[in-house]
Amino acid sequence: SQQYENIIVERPADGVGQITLHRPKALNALSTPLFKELNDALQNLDQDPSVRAILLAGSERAFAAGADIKEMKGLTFSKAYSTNFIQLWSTTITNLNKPTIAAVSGYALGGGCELAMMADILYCTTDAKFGQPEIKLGVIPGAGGSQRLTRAIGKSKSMEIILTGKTFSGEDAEKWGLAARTFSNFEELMKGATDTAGVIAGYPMLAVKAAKEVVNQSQELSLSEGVKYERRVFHALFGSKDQKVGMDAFANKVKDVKWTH
Ligand code: CO8
Repeated sequence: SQQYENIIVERPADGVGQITLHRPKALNALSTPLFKELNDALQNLDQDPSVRAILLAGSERAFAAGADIKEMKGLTFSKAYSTNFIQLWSTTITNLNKPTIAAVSGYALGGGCELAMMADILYCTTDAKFGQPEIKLGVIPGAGGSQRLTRAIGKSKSMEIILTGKTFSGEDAEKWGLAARTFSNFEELMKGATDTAGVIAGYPMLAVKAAKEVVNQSQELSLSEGVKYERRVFHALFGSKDQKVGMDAFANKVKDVKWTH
């Protein structure tokens, strides 16, 4: 982690890798150098066999205040189109094998909100400030915000948020189903997120990977295709060692299951 300038990588608990966005002077604005480091660290954690869940956090004041506006302001259409600007940013995080939890405190605006929504589970403080304020800059969300927010909270609320650029609270995010849980302050948030990541990291890796995969498929497939997909993956887990370990442990009333992972 020492080679990074914009992020910090830590191991807060057994099996848990944590990446903290750390560009405090710019409220963690998502610059190209930051994203390169983030993608590199995500890939390393995803490939590290000792990591089984990934936590993505910011500071108490800001998860991330968006794409770096100062970097983006001179961008032209031809440059954006020819480099497929932003596409690369979301490819890594949405294709990880291991579950990701975003822990949001303070601002999660624009690309920051989009990044948080790319995680598998979103936790936040009650007073976190989410929003897609791109309209105020003469653009629109560009990293999936209009799609992921709408799938999470529905069309009317999403339209209102994206067309007005106004923020919504962590409390709203939970009420609307965007966030899984809220916490009263930053410390509680980080504790709760680490605990959940630790619980997930304690389960058999193949089952965790399969569970993440089938839930994600629900966002892409029709119900009948999704149910069939789930059943096939369910069948496949009977080829794993940990299915035998887990079910034998239950049948023999073993409390402390030793997973093979
Ligand atoms: N980009 C660059 N610098 C930023 C950004 C940003 N998004 N946000 C804050 N900063 C910088 C400020 O310029 C300031 O720097 P300096 O001290 O050098 O002037 C420093 O961070 C502190 O910010 P403020 O002084 O503004 O702090 P305040 O507490 O007064 O205000 C706000 C905090 C309300 C968060 C305010 O900074 C703000 O409105 N920021 C911009 C929010 C925004 O519009 N975000 C959306 C950006 S567009 C976008 O994200 C497009 C998405 C495309 C996809 C991205 C893929 C992941």
